[in-house]
Amino acid sequence: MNKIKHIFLLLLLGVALIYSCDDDNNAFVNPFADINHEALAISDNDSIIKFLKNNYYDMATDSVKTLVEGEIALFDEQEKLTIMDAKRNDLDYTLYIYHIKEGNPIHPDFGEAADDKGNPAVSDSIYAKYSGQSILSSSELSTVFDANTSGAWFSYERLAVRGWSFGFTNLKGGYLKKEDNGDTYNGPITYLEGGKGILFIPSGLSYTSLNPNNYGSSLVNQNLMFNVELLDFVQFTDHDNDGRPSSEEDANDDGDLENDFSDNSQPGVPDYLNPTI
Ligand SMILES: [Ca+2]
Ligand SMILES: [Ca+2]
Ligand SMILES: [Ca+2]
Repeated sequence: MNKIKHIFLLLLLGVALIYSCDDDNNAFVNPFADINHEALAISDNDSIIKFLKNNYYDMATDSVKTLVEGEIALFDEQEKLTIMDAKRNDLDYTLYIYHIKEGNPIHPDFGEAADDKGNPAVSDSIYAKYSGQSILSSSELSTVFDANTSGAWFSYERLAVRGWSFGFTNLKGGYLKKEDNGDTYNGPITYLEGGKGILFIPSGLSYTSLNPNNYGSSLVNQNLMFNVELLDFVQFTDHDNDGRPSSEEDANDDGDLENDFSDNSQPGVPDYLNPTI
């Protein structure tokens, strides 16, 4: 009898364990599983267009404000607005770049034409200042969630917001400050006249829930706006030092370097991080 009781208790314990395991499993279910990312890309684009039509760039305060009489909506400043298509996770996205200042990489006194490296490629490492906000509605931005006002380096493979890679290709860098006699500036590294713009980035090119790393982010699936200034970049960035710039390691030529796997012996390593290919 005791033995039967014991078995019964064991069975009970087993049932309890199964239930608790099930609870644990439920806790790890992807909360974004039901999202149709193709539809989200379309509604994000609609939201961004509405925002661009309802706001303008205020030069005096270097900020975006709700449209008022006498000002021109961002969307209607066609000569300053670049509309750019970008592919990511095999989905089509559109981002918008409002140009404030192109950037001047040539020092006015000591520079030469060769100092102008043009625009960075999608995969080039960039040195930039930025401040980021979420686009909450056509008339509302969040407070600044992140900013860097002195400049920081960013490498393609570590960028959390993929829209940056595309957006920065529209800007030029600035030039290094020098002493009056042309010597290296005797102070902190200082760039002047960097290219300035505002990037409007759909959620699929920022903290998308297609990437499990973003599940816990407070910015998951939000459209973002970044005020940016490009100070410098590494032309022909070659992440794996194989002599081919990363921008040329895009085998299927779709602007996304993370979906090209030409080396069958290392199927998980994209070409731009694989020095043997
Ligand atoms: Ca390479
Ligand atoms: Ca590719
Ligand atoms: Ca390679």
